[in-house]
Amino acid sequence: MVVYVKKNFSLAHIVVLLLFVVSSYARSSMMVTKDEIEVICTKKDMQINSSLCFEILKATPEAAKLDLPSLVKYLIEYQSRNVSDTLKQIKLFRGHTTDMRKMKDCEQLYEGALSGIDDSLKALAAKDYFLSHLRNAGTFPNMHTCIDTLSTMKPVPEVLSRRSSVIIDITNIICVIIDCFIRGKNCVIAEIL
Ligand SMILES: *[C@@H]1O[C@H](CO)[C@@H](O)[C@H](O)[C@H]1NC(C)=O
Ligand SMILES: CC(=O)N[C@H]1CO[C@H](CO)[C@@H](O)[C@@H]1O
Repeated sequence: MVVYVKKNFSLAHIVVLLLFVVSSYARSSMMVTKDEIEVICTKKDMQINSSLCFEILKATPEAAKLDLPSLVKYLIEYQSRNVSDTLKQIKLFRGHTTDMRKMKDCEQLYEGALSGIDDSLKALAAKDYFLSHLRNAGTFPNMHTCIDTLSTMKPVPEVLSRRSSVIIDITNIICVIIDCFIRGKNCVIAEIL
C-alpha cells in the first residue's frame, strides 16, 4: 500500500515536471505574454490606438498563446477582413450616390490595399519582415486618399470614413509590432528622424 502511494506520488511529480519543461520550452519560442500585450498596446510614442489594440487583443484570449509572428498573422487576417467588409459597403454605396466616380476611386484604393495586405501575409510567411512591413504600410496612403476623397462628397459617407480610420489604426498596430517587436528596430529614434 505504501509502495502504491509512493508510485502515485512520483507519477504526479513527473507530470508537474513535464508541465514545467513544456511551459519553459514554450517560453523559449517567444510566446507573447499578457505583459507584452500591455507594452505593445500602450506604446504611445508610436501613436498606437490603445483602446482599439486592447479591444482586438484582449478580446482574443488566444493572442497570449501565440508567438509574435503568429500574432501579426492573426492581426493581418483581421485587417484583411475589415478591408474586404468595408470594400463590400463601398460597392453597395456606389448605387446610392451621384458621385459614382469618387466611390469608384475609393473602391480601387481598397482593392489596392487588399492586394498589398495579401503580399504582406506572404512575406510574413517567408519571414521577410522588412517586406511584410513595407507591403502592409501601403495601406496607409490608400486609406488617407480615400478619406480625403470621401470628405469632398455631399453628404460625406461618415460610416466609410470612420471605417477607413479604424483600418489606419489597425495597420499602425501591425507595423509597430513587426518593426519594434520582431525586427527589433529602435522605433523611437526612427520616428524622430
Ligand atoms: C481609437 O479607436 C476607437 C475605436 O475604433 C475610436 O473610437 C477612437 O476614436 C480611436 N482613438 C483615437 C485617438 O483615434
Ligand atoms: C474595429 C472593427 O471595426 N473591427 C471589425 C473588423 O472586422 C471584423 C470582422 O468583420 C469585425 O468583427 C470587427 O468588428
